[in-house]
Formats: sequence, C-alpha cells, structure tokens
Amino acid sequence: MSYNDRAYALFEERQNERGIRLDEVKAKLKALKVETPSWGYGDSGTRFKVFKQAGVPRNAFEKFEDAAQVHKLTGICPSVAIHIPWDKVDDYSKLQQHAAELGVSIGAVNPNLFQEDEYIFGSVTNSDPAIRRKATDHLLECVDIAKTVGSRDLSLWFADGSNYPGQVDIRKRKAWMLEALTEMYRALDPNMRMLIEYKFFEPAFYHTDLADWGMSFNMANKLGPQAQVLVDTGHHAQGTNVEHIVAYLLDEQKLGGFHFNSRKYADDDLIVGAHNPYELFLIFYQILDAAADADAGVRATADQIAYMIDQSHAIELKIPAMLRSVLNVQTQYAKALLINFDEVRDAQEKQDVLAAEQAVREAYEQDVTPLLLALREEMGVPADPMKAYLQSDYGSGILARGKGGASW
Ligand code: LRH
Ligand code: MN
Ligand code: MN
Repeated sequence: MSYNDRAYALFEERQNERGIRLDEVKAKLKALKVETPSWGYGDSGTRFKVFKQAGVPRNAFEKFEDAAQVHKLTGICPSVAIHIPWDKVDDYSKLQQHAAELGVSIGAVNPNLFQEDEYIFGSVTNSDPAIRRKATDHLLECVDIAKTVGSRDLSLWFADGSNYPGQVDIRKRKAWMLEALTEMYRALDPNMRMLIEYKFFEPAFYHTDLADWGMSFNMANKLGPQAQVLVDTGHHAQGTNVEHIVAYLLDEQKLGGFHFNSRKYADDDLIVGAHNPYELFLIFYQILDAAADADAGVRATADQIAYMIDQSHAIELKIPAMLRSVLNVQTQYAKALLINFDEVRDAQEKQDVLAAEQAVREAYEQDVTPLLLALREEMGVPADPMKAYLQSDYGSGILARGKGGASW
C-alpha cells in the first residue's frame, strides 16, 4: 500500500468513528462547482495603480482560455462570469462557442455601471433622468446577453453613492434604484435570476445606495422570487458576522450567490481563504445546515447557490492565484462536510456550549489532504493542481501575449 493509500485508510477509519460517511462526502465534493471571474485573469491593481503583467489575456476569448486551465486542473470550475463592457465582444454566441470548445461555459453576466465618466454622480440613481435611462438600458442589454448565451444569473453591483452630507437625496435614489431594478426584473425569462450585491463603502465614502445585505434583501423582496442577494465576503465592515447573514438569508430563501475573496481591511479582493479560512468554513457550515432543513424551499435555496470567486490582485500571477482560491474553497467545503450535525444539534439541545463549539471546530481541525487526493484521483484531475500548473508549459506559453493585456 502506498503512503497515500495508507493515509486515506486511516482517514476513513477516523471519519467512520466520528460518524461521517466518506462516500456521501465525496459525492458532495464532486458536485461542488465554483465559477471564476473573467476579470480575475486580467491586469488589476489598487486605486493607486494598475500593474501590467506579461501574459495576461488581451481579450475575453483569451480570458476563457486561462479559465479553462483552472477547470482542467481542478475539475470544479466549469463556468466563467463575464463583466460587460470589460468583456464586450461583437458576437456573444461566438464567445459562447469558444467557451464550449474549451470545455467551459459563460456563467453570470455582470453589468458594469462604474466605468464611464457620465456615472461620476451615479448610474441608476443619478438625478439626471437621461443618465438613469442609459444605465437601465445597459441592464436590459445584459439581460439580452444572458439570454443569448444561456446564462441563468445576472450579478448586480452598483457603485452608486455619495461623499458628503446633503450631496444627494438618499430617499429619491432609493426609489430610482427600485425603478431600474423593476424594469430589469420584468425583462427576465422565468428561469433567470437577479443577484443583488451590496458593499458598505467604496467608491462612495459617505453613503452607498445598496450598502448592506438588508438593503439588497429589501430590493429583492420588492422585486419577487427571481431576485436574491449576493454576498461578497469582502463587502462588510470589520467584525461583521458574515455566516450569520448567510444563515438569515438562507432561511428567508433569498441567498442567491457568493463572491468569495479574502480581506483584511476593506474590499481587498485577495485570494479566497488566505486570511480567514475559518470564516469560509463557517459559511459552509451554515449552508450545509440549511441544505438539510425541514423546509423544502430552504433546502432548494441552499442547493441553487451560485458559488463565484471575485478575487483579483496584482502582486501574484493570475492563474495560480485563481487556482489557490478555488482549492481553498474546496478544502473548507471538505472540512465542513465532516461536521457531525447530530452531535452539534444534540449539544445545542442540551445547551452544552463547549460541546457544540467543539463539534463544529473538530471538523475544521481535520486534515483533509488524504480525502482531496483520493477525490482528485477519482475525478481524473491532478493530485496537486497547483504543482501541475507550475510544471506545465501553459504559464510560459502565454508570455507570448506580451504585456498590456486587458485590465479594469
Ligand atoms: C465591487 C465588486 C463587484 C464588481 C467586482 C469587479 O467591489 O465586488 O462584484 O462586479 O467587484
Ligand atoms: Mn463582488
Ligand atoms: Mn468587491
């Protein structure tokens, strides 16, 4: 028996003793799908500078080529989110066909209402009706693109806000936001969803029209069942209990998706799980708990969550950074699958605080390496996707693209 086989046998023995069935765990791990963002492959930076890397994609087609590498090596990233107009192409069915040839597909469509000079004082909440019209038309254009390429989800984030007290009429802007979203909602096909993101600040520093989950939740409720909330893990104030928000939205059947990234101070867009792996694990704990809820609607909500990465930084290579993010998501999900929920519930019923906390933490403390190695072998992907990438020629091959590729 090889070292890995022995390690897996021991791991299995241990998990069986803990009451965990590894065949179920592996089936769930195989079903996990994580969407990567097209913009995570292009040049990025800070608000001080965009840094140019050699080899980054020059257009949307090349972004899909890089994303396809991440899928090939991990087996769990079959779709790629696009951002319009960053990924504007003449013919979206050509992009869709290109994606299919690479073994991936177009995922969530993200309208972009924060790039043009006209939007300096806002887009859908601008006090100028002509600018609001233009912004809403862009939302409708994105609904059309999603229909053309067969995407179910539109992810919506608005930079709209203000910097000074008195600068804007906050309540009027709330009405304009709802007006634009309502027009967009009416354009959806019945299978489509609007995922409404929020962020507490940046680029606006005094007030932001959709600043927190409650504001997105309120909009989604007013719109109807096809509108849900998107939780970007980097969009909360310090110390916010993100897993509580997740549990709350799941219970309301209003959690539509995630943008995963890690952060230390603000919307840092760093590699997922780099700073806060326990938070990520606790998010999955809440999702798995809801996935076994007595209410079928809550179970279905948990099942249909769109897991997306929204990570892009400048000081690391793009494809390895994305691989690290994806692998960190997979690792924390694997750990959460090792929670013995009966034990947790039993301790909760007895109000045994220490036992309940122990039952959750114990799963986090398991080393899931043998499990992930066995899983990858069964899935036919490299045991160590990062190593496989670094040993492949892909990274050197793309250098021929030169510097000065696509950026935001
Ligand atoms: C805003 C955000 C939003 C955008 C992306 C590029 O901070 O998280 O999701 O679409 O970054
Ligand atoms: Mn985001
Ligand atoms: Mn963000």
